[in-house]
Amino acid sequence: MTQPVNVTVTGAAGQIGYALLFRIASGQLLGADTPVKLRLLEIPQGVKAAEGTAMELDDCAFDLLAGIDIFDDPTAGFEGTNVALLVGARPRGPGMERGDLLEANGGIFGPQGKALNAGAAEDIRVLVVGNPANTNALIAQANAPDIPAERFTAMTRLDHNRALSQLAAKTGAAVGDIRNLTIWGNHSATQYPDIFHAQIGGRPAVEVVDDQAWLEDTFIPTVAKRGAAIIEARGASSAASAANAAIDHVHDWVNGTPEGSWTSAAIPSDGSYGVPEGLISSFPVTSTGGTWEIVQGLDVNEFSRARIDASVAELTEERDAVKGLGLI
Ligand code: NAX
Repeated sequence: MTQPVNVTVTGAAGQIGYALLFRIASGQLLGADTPVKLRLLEIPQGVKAAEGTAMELDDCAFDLLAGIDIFDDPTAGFEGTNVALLVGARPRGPGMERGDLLEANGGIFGPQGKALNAGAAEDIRVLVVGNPANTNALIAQANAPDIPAERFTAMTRLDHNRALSQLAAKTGAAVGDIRNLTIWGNHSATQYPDIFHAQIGGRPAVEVVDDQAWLEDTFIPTVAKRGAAIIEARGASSAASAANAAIDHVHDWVNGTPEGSWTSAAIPSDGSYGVPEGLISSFPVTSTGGTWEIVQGLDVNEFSRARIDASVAELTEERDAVKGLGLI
């Protein structure tokens, strides 16, 4: 039998954790032939609820689930791990300034980066979901100097999937007929969902849409503010859709993206498209052989340029702020 892959999920007792763990254990993260060992990492107050989730996982009798361990210490939780899904984060509390938020998360993602550096497996791959995801990934990466920088990524796949679905609804196309949409920049309200290279059933999406006002005044803000709309409707933030996007991200990273199409992920910039090197920014990406690559050579028009620059400026500010706080 294939050796099980160790998957650590932080924030395992939270709502995304609850939506995520069962799908990992059923084989949807890594494939139907790959057994997994789950390592649930929580803070001490979250351990009891994580134990309850582990009982339910047991009760599913998943063929592929080779074991579950629960930790409240990152060093133990990341020991030997191959895939780390960093979901647990510090939310913005009342009266909290951005600096306070970054500092509080530095207190989580700094030690987690160190623990990954100390004990994770050679092939470790990290996806940060907990917000502010891009900058939290940067903090973890900076604290893990022995792990190749490109193994640290942040999630914009939920934004990508939201954009696909909005575009399908507008045009009447099936989601599966849409290719090569891109989310650029930060996973925040400044993100830029770009349809200028997208195709719908082989035709340029902008031609099919043929409605610049919709693009500017409806599509872009709807995608960027979808998280807030979900909170308004559900009384709680996106959970199952976020877990689904995390599954998509890691599945494509490990197993590859389909030939001839790309997706979106926040990965360390190599300077492509004028994004300063080292920033963890969302790009159009493909994956082959377990490595993300930025799609090269796309023409960026003026409309897109301004929006990419604005989101990248926000990422630069966040990076400078965490540098100023001594977190990276
Ligand atoms: P919950 O508050 O339901 O769960 C968070 C869990 O993390 C809690 O059980 C808590 O005990 C645990 N936790 C806190 N600090 C920890 C630490 N140091 N180590 C281990 N566990 C720790 O939040 P949930 O709805 O699950 O959301 C989790 C994160 O995902 C939030 O930061 C949220 O903002 C972020 N999101 C990111 C999205 C994305 O697209 N990148 C979309 C969905 C979501 O908003």
